[in-house]
Amino acid sequence: MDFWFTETVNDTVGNTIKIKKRIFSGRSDFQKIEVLDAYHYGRTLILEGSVQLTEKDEFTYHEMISHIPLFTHPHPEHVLVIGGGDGGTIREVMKHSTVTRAKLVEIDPLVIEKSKQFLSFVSCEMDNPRVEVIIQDGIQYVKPYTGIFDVILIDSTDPVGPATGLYQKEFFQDVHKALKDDGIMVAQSESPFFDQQIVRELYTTLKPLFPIRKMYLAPVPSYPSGLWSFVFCSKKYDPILDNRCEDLRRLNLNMRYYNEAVHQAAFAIPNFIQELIA
Ligand code: AG3
Repeated sequence: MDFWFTETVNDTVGNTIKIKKRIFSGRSDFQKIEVLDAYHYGRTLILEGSVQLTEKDEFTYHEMISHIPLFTHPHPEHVLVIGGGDGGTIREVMKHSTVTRAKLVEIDPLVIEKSKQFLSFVSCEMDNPRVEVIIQDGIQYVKPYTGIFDVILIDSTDPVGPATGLYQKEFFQDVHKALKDDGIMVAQSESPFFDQQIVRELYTTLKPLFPIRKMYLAPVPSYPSGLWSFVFCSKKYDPILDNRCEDLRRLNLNMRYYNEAVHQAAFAIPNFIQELIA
C-alpha cells in the first residue's frame, strides 16, 4: 500500500517521498531501522527517521566520501571506516587495489544484517576477504591505536543518539593519533544550509588538530537541502596539490559521479559557507 514518508528536517521543514512498500521496520538496541521501497528513489535506508541512503542517489555520497581521500593519498593500504554499516563506503574503498586491509567498525549489527538482506547494491563488498567487519563503538575502537591507518573515513549518522561522540574533540584526537604521520581523515559533515551550527563547531574543533582542513561538497538529493558537506583533514597531503586522480584515466572503476574535474571542483566553496568555517 502506498504512503508518504517524511523526514522531519526541523520544526518547519520536511522531506517527503512516496513509498511503494515497507520492506522492513524494527528497532535495534541503538535506533529505529526502516528499509522502504520508494517510487523515485528505490530502496531507502532510514535510521531514526533520517534517510541514510537511497538506491538512486547513494553513489554521489559514497564515491565522494571515499575517492577524494583515497586518490589524494599516494599509496593507501590500511583504511578504517567508522559507521557505514550499510557497506556503501567499503564498496568504493574496495575499488582501490592498493588497499590491502580495510576495517569497517559499526556499532549496530542490525544495520549490517538488514543491509546484507535488503540492500545488496551497497553491502555487496562486505564479505570481500580484504574487509574485516567489527561490531563495536568506533569511539572505543580507535582509542588504543597509534600511527597505523593511512585513511580513516567517518560515515556517521547525524550527531544525535549513538553518533554524538563522533563529532567531539576527544574522538578526533584519537583519530589523529591512530593515523600515520601522513594520514588523512574524512568525515561526513551535514548540510551547509540546515546544520550551520554543527559545521561551525566542527571546524573549531578540528583546527588545532590537523594542519590541512578543507571542506568539499556533493549533491545528495534525498538528504535535507540536497547539498552535503564533507571535511577533509590531513597531516601532510593536500587534496588539490597532491592528488593522483590522473590514474583514473587508465583504471576502469565504474565511477558515476567522481572524476578528475569533480575532485578539483568539489573544493570550490560558496561565500556563505566560507563564512561559516572561517
Ligand atoms: N550517513 C550520513 C547520513 C546523514 C543523513 N542525514 C539526514 N538524512 N538527516 C550516511 C550513511 C551512508 N553510508
